[in-house]
Amino acid sequence: MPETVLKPRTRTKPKVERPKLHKVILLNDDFTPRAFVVTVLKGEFRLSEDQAYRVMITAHRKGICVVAVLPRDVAETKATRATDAGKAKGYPLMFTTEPEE
Ligand code: TYC
Repeated sequence: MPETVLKPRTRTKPKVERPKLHKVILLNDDFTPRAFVVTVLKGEFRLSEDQAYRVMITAHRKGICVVAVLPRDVAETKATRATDAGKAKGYPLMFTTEPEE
């Protein structure tokens, strides 16, 4: 009779944790031109014209809008670069980040 081959019944715990994702949030203000917000969203977050317009108008109407959900370092870098793009033009345009629930 052939030898019985048993399948191992132990499981190895995955060793890598998923990096925690962070939301990039766009805040409305009364001064930054709409077209400039759209340009920054397209350039920094690779949104299409349509997506960028929708994000901008949502922030304009509701006060804030989630732009992207990204690994923490990428989210922070992009939020800083996008905020700095406004600052360079003298606009109070503001992007923040927060951990995703
Ligand atoms: N509220 C600005 C205006 O009326 C446009 C704007 C939209 C600014 C979204 C910031 O996150 C923003 N010119």
